[in-house]
Amino acid sequence: MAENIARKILKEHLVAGELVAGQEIAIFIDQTLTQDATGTMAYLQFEAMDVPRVKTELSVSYADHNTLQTGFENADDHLFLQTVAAKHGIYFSRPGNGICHQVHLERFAVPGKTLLGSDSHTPTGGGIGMLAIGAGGLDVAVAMGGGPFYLTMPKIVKVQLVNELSPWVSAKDIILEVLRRFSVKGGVGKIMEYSGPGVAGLSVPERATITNMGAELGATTSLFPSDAVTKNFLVAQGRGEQWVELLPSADAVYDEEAVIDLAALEPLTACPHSPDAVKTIREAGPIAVDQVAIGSCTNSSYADLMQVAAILRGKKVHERVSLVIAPGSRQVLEMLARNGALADLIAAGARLLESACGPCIGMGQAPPSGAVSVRTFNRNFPGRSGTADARVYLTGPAAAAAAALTGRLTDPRELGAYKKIEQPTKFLIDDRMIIAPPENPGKVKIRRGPNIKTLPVNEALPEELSLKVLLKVEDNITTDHIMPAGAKILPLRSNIPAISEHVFSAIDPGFAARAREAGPGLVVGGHNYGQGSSREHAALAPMYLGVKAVLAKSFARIHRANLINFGILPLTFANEEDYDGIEQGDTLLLKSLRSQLQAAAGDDQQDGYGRLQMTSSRTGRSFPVDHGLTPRQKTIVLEGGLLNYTKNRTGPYSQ
Ligand code: MIC
Ligand code: SF4
Repeated sequence: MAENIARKILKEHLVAGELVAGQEIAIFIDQTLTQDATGTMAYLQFEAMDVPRVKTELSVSYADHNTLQTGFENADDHLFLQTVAAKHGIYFSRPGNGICHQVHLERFAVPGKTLLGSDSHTPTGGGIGMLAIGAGGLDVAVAMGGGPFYLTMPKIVKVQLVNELSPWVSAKDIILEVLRRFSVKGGVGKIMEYSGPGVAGLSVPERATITNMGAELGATTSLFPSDAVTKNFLVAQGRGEQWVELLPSADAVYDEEAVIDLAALEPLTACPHSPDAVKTIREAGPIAVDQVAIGSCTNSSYADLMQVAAILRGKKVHERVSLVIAPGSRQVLEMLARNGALADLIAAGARLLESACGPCIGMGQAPPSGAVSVRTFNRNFPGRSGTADARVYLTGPAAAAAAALTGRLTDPRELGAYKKIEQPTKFLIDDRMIIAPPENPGKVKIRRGPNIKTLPVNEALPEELSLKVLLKVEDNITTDHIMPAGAKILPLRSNIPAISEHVFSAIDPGFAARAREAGPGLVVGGHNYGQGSSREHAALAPMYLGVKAVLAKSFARIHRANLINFGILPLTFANEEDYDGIEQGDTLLLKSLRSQLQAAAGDDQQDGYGRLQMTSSRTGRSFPVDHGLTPRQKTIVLEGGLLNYTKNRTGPYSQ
């Protein structure tokens, strides 16, 4: 069959199922990555599996999110991550070495391989032709132990790029255009595969900007071919021997197609508070700007920052604007330092941050009250910047630099003559901030600070559930709503009892107390519930508070998988109108739950809906809800989650 690239890689890695869209498949994973905000849980889970050394080709643990050390917690967690990595055969990228996705692209990503990462932006690796998927930490832990990764076979969408970008229009504008067309839920259940004549004009970091932000579409992943451009990038990174060519067959078949005329694009911005609220910068208008933040895994490559430096050279940041820059990696930062561009940034008035996620996840640099912040990042969800009423606009690096100079949202075409920044033919290579695991880890002692608490585990599902409706929310609720991040809450990521106090705190400060009091609880949601990050804390912490089910119109992929992994039932309305008949405080009954799930286990769907009846004690009305669980997922939920499921099997990974 004439295959597209996604299917070629999936086929090579398939261990169970058939490549039919909508069916559950399992693939083996070549590489894993974790970061420090999800990694502590992932390694606690890995330890619980009792596998002495990772079974992947390569596993890397990055410390890049929790880098503000306002107390002992983050520093303690980093020591745990460093020692647990050494013990189990995992590479450790030290704090300050850069953002996981940027460093992975530079130093480890390989075309044609699979990568599973405990971060939703893992698809950044798709820029190099790698099938890179974001998942919860527990799924990554299982993959480190050699277990397969289960997913629903996505539809493959061909995104055909034609013509070339005009001056001052960037890769960020391509993905913003895709978001404008598809929306934040338009990619759910899909892989976005880019092809066409426009691909050749995009460097690997530009391609990675596009695949990175495919996460905001809700896509399973996004992917570019591996071609001569990919080869040059790998050669420049001193890894030319890892290049393989990966192109779609001439008449490859796709499930859907979209065409983007690059020449027709102009500089775009995602307006508050959603990455798909996209307008041209001209349409958005010359809004006064208080802060500009440049960095993140989306837009902080060498060429991105060289362009910013070239725009700022010899000029000063507008007096209203605070400009902060966090280079994506130490490689980028050191190259800028050695070629003088860093001096241009400093002289222009930029406030330099270390190479880390920083303001993207609210780790410092919260803007002032009511501020407008222009950011080269990928998410502008409400409150994520650390300031509840700030308004965040997402743009490419040139537009951000232009706003820093003019103090207002500015189309970079106003900057005049455009000079393209060429990719270096040789990057500065120094991997000494990445610690390789010892061959013989016998002497390694794992350091566990007092912040690291034991992992809570769920119980098997009871026969009957009487669930209090703890909260009813709208469409597109993000994991930032469910389990906020930021400098105050992120340090609690390895302490579930403490972090659970903050569940839904930004929209409902009373949630945690109410949930604890209520006993078994349920959250009601709209469409795309749980969009955004891979943080399993958005399932684990509600589980700790007694949440047994979430009933929504639809779910985001990673969050749904995390709910199942922690034994929480992900239910959808069979009839969406039933959403209107539920009120906060209602009690909803699920009778003969185990029997119903067990009766169906094994014999029904791969992709069916598995129907249950729910009854409201207030109205007495019964209505149908769907669990959509595959036989394997049903067993996981029945047993109280993937850790129990894994422990209950004879070998750690026998199915
Ligand atoms: C994010 O961008 O929201 C994060 C922080 O990188 C998350 C992971 C996390 O919450 O730790 C993600 O995108 O998965
Ligand atoms: Fe870090 Fe932001 Fe990228 Fe998440 S989106 S990995 S917080 S830089």
